[in-house]
This record gives sequence, structure tokens and C-alpha cells, in this order.
Amino acid sequence: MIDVNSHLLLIYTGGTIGMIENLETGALEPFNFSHLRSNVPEMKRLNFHVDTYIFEPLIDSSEISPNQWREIVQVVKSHYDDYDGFVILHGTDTMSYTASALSFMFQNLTKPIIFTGSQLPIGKLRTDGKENLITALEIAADKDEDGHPIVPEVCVYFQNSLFRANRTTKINAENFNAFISANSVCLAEVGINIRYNTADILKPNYDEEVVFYESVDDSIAVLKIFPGISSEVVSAILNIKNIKGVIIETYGSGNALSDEWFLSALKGAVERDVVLVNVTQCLYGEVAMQRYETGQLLIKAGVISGHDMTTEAAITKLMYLFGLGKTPKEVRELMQVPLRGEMNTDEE
Ligand code: ASN
Repeated sequence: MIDVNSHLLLIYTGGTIGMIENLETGALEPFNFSHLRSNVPEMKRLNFHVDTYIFEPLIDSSEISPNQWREIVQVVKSHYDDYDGFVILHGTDTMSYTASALSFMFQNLTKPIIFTGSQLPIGKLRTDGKENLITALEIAADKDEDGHPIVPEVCVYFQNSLFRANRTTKINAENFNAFISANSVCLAEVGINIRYNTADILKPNYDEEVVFYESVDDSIAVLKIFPGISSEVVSAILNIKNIKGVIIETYGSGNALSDEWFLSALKGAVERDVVLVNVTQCLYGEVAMQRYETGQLLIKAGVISGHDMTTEAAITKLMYLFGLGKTPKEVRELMQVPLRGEMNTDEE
């Protein structure tokens, strides 16, 4: 039920939702919040209170970096006790990265943090931004009979579906349904009613404090395997100066080439304490390295399983764990344990 006494903070970072067309170049550019607000007069009709925090400068989300993730954490941290929930307007291009990062940077979260945005600017008649924004706000204001928020998680709300943030991937540059969470059920489906999947929503310990983490370590890389990949490419990535972790995007259930040069490059990196994490290039399904001989060779080389994690979740989880100052051994262990519902570990 929507709590009419709810106070929400709307954090506007930029993205298409608030953009307007530059008449000279024809390109969409970030624009100010009053433009956005004046295009959503419906916000005045919400029966709860919404304050705003506006990023300066507003950005296209392809410009996002861990600096902005830190700023979002700081804003939420300094206003945490003043609000019942937070809605973050963010560009769709990197929304899954930011939202995944944030899911790790808050521990024992007791309030909703809902990311949303749009594919068409709010000033366009057919915009998807209005529904996304209004419903994200309503979800953030929803409470259960004990007065607790229904969804005390970091989520992405887009086109009628509420997803766990660290399970999402942007899969569509055209349609309004830009996101999916391929390996995890939706936390809510929105039609005439908002139907929450309460059994799947993570609940915090309300007797304990939320913990905010502000540092992430970006000494990581992604190595996408493709037929014909050369030893130069592989060794250039695995030997980057000060690299701490590499996400290896493999085929199918976690397979890659079994050439001697490849396996010895991986072994060499593991011996230098680089954490190698296997995620699949497939959207659906998980890494099960023991299933094929090629996968088993990766286990022998010291590669660990990222199970059914998205690349976005694996990247941001590694950044978070190294940001905590964990040792490579600890990172290897923690990468294989779900910390915020980001993966399912029961492989076949
Ligand atoms: N380029 C935009 C952004 O990510 C795309 C969008 O928001 N739909 O900021």
C-alpha cells in the first residue's frame, strides 16, 4: 500500500528521459530538471512527498564512471534517515552497471532504491518516461502492513517490470522493453495492479544498520573469447600493469579454446594472483565448467565460476570486493558466494 506519509528523494543523473534535441546537430543532449518536471505534471498529483537532488553536470550515462557511483552513495548516505526511498533517474546505456555497482555498495539496505529512465525523451508525446517515473515512485513509496518498504532492494524499473538491479542487462536499443533479468524472476509485474513477487524479494535485518561502501577498485578487465582470438590479445589483457581481476566471457556453459598457449597464459595470470572469473556470453543459463572437457581445463588453470552472473554484476562485484581491500584469495571465495542475490550457485 502506498504510504501517503512517504518522503522520497528523486536523484536525477541525466539520461534520455530528460534530454532535448540540439537544433543544430540533431543530437539528444541532457537538459535541466525543470524541463523534465514541467513535462510530468502528474507528479503534482502524487499523494506523497518527493524532493529532488540534481547532478551537476547532467550526463548521458555512457559518460558514467565510478566517481558518479560514489556520488550516488554519498547522496543516499547523507539523506538516508530523511527519506523512505530513493528513485534514481539514469540513462539506460549503463543503468545495469550503475545499479549493479550500487547493489554491492549498500549492505543490509532497508529502503528501496529504484533506477529508471526512458528510451524516448519526456518531451516526446509517445515517451515511455512518464509511466516509468511515476510507477518507480509509487513502488518506492509502497509499504507492507508492518510499515516496512515492500522492496528494500536496489532495483531497475522499466516498462512494466521491476527487476533486481544486479540481474539486469540492457538488451534493446529500440524497443521500450530495454531490460531483462534473464536468470532471475521479476520482483514485480505492473499492469492494472502492481503484483509483487514477495517471496523473491530480499529482506534486510531491520535491527542492524545499513552499511555504505564508497570505494571501488577499477583494476579489472574483460576478455571476450571469440574464434580466432590471438595469443597477443589474450596476453595483452592478462598482463595489464596492476591488473587484479579479469572477467572471461566464454561460450555456452563456460567453454573456451583448449590451446596450450591459452591455458598457460591463464595459469600464468593465476600464479600472479590475478582473479579470473568465467561468465557466459549467453544471456540465459550459467557457467558449468565441469560439463565439457574444455571447461574442465579452465578449472585446472585456476579459473573460477561466475555461475549465472551477468557481466555487469561480475565487473561491479570484482570492483567492490577489491575496493574493500580483500586479498585475491578472499575475492576468489566471495565471487562464488551470492552477496546481494546476484547469482544462483546450484549448478548441475
Ligand atoms: N544514451 C542514453 C543514456 O544512457 C540512452 C538512454 O537513456 N535511453 O544516457
